Amino acid sequence: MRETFSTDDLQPAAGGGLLHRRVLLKAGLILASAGAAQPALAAAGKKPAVESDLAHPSWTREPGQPFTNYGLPSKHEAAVMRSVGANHDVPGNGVSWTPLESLEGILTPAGLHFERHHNGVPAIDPAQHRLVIHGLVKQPLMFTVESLLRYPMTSHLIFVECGGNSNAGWHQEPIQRPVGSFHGLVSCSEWTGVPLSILLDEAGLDPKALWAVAEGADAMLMNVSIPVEKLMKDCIVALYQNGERIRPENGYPLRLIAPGWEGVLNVKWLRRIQLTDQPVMARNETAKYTELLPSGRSRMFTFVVDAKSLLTSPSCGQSLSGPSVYELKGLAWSGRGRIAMVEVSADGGASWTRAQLQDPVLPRCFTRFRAAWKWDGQPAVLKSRATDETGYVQPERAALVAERGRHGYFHYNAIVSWGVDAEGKVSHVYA
Ligand SMILES: Nc1nc2c(c(=O)[nH]1)N[C@H]1C(S)=C(S)[C@@H](COP(=O)(O)O)O[C@H]1N2
Ligand SMILES: [Mo]
Repeated sequence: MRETFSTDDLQPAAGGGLLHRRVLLKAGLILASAGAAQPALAAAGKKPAVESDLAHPSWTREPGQPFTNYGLPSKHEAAVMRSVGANHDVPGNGVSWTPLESLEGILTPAGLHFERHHNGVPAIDPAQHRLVIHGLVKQPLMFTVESLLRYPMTSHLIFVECGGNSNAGWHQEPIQRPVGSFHGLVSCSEWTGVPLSILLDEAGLDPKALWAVAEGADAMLMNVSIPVEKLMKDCIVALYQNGERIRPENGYPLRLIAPGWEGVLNVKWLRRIQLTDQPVMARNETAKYTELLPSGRSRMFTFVVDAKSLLTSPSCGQSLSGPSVYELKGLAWSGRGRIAMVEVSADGGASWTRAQLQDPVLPRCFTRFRAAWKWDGQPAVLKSRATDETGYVQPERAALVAERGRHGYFHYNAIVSWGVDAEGKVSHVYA
């Protein structure tokens, strides 16, 4: 190993081998990365065997493929895919998970955005689709997709998270699955569309209109109630996702985006917004997404997504390739605004140090964090803990379970713990 950092850099930042992050930024540092594959930078600094390493491979000796009209990922990346958890009897009801462990940065490619459908993806003809605003308004309005495309638009990088994400965290035993198939009902995209306030102003709100019922054009006609205050504040009728028109599975030709609010409010294939004076008490706000607390009372209409973070590398199912310096990396997000701080621990929460937040740090968007860790080959427990700009701190699992009781199914945002054994195998632990 070529040592280019000073002994000062190797001063521990916290227990269990956490180092100051500048260690990772030193050129020439030999760094390992978790995963089944070879360490990413293990070859760095090795002297090339000029004859063999610089020989021209076949693809440098023949012309490459011609142009394509729509690009696809490399065939060598075919293993990076959503894992599907569909209902056997009703295949259109279920979820598919974003493979968080395979992605970098903060944006989710549209083809890997998680999916939650109650009755499949409708085959909507955009020329026939309509959005109607009616109910407690001065003048009901009907929009074609064409007409909406002519309105002024706005773009935001916004995560969408299902209120049922991470619900295996409520299990008595820690589930052993890749982080994406446990926590991957969350994705982050750039959403572009028409601010709903423009359309509601045009319709003219009746002062009694405090709620609205949003309904989708799928075979479930999924509907949900949303306070008008939120619709007027920052909701958009989104038509674009990461620069292109929304994918069918994410709501084509248009969907509601309710920034920072739980997934179900982001009604896909939006066809109707009915202004009302009270919530409609739909299935997805009563039987679902409502939780019975130990006190016997229920939590309802808990719209805002609480802050959460997790390490994507190392993470469950990966293995460390031996004692070395590793980059710890993960994602944090909060429905309340920006992530203010992410701390990491390598000793099960006994001591913590701040991870570096990678720019940009945007409100209600994924934030990527990174930290340096020197693994000495001993069993360790890795954790991350997010704090958002409102001061909300991601809770330990025991605290969350104590607050919500054992009937929990939704809204699990506790600190995630990964155990590393002496062989370097990473598993999910409750610690
Ligand atoms: N019309 C309609 N909208 C819907 C749903 C649905 O089944 N039908 N699922 C909801 C739920 S529960 C979630 S978590 C999000 C998922 O959005 P995505 O599939 O684009 O990730 O969409 C919401 N909007
Ligand atoms: Mo959801």
